Amino acid sequence: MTDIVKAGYAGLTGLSNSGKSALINGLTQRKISPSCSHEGTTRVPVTSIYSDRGVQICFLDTPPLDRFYDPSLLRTMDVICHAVNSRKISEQLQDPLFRRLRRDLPDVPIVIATTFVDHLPHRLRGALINQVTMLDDFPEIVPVCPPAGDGLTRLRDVMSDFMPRSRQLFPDNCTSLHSERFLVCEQVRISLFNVLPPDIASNTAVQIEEFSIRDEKRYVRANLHVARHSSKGVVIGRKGTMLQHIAEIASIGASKILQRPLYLDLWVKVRESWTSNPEDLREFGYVC
Ligand SMILES: Nc1nc2c(ncn2[C@@H]2O[C@H](COP(=O)(O)OP(=O)(O)OP(=O)(O)O)[C@@H](O)[C@H]2O)c(=O)[nH]1
Ligand SMILES: [Mg+2]
Repeated sequence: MTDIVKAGYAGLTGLSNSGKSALINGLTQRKISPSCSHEGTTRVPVTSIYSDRGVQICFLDTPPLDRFYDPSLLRTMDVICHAVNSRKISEQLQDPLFRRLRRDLPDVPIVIATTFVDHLPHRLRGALINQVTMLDDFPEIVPVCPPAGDGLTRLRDVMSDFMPRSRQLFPDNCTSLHSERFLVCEQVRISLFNVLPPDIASNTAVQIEEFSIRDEKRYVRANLHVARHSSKGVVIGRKGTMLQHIAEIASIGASKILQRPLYLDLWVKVRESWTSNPEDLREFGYVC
């Protein structure tokens, strides 16, 4: 891309399970952030850059407001897209944390994405925008269903309108602000959510121990820390088949990101109750 005319940053916020990660993956057409029906899947902010047709947007997926509230993270955004479950409009828009966020960020425009529109009967979908408008004043309201791709082009266009005129912010091949090491970690987490029961996936931390080159392949050795002894056997599976399956899925995603072959060496460890231990959370780099 040569002639960027609009470029900037867009934050995705919302309460647990409102569809933020499904949104960043859909908006940037890249599976970069784990998305799952279990609450609190996103443990760290994740960036994914969209570049096309004179627009460059660095999207920021965030942990749910009800688990990690940090407006400072969002102060530099050009726009925020707040995801609200279409079946919980009043409850989520009137949530004290969302009200607080609006007060803390008076200068950042907030557009509303009403997610899960597919869960509403067709005859009620038209009333969604009215329902939001009656509760508060937002510059734009866009009904979406990220897993099906519905409404995403419109939402991206709406967010592009808030991007300042700017020169190109990121090189053409830059897809995220994170290190490759971090992105591989998140690919392993995505694969955990693909194959394990959600509660076990959610309580498994991924920590990379070695990130090197061996025989011209990226070699990654990572520990999967489960929070309970009883989960270890589930993650390994019969004769190691589950662990192998996790490694295969993660390798496909990770080698696309790294654009080179990858050998993923996974080990399962028990770190009893790490999810409630602040020191463990810090060690793994998780904010919640
Ligand atoms: N049917 C349907 N499912 C959706 C929609 N949006 C998200 N989902 C699903 O809902 C679940 C939760 O979505 P996530 O994207 O993980 O939600 P989140 O807000 O990032 O969740 P946390 O990170 O835990 O706060 C996932 O299984 C998604 O595939 C939607 O519009 N329709
Ligand atoms: Mg998420």
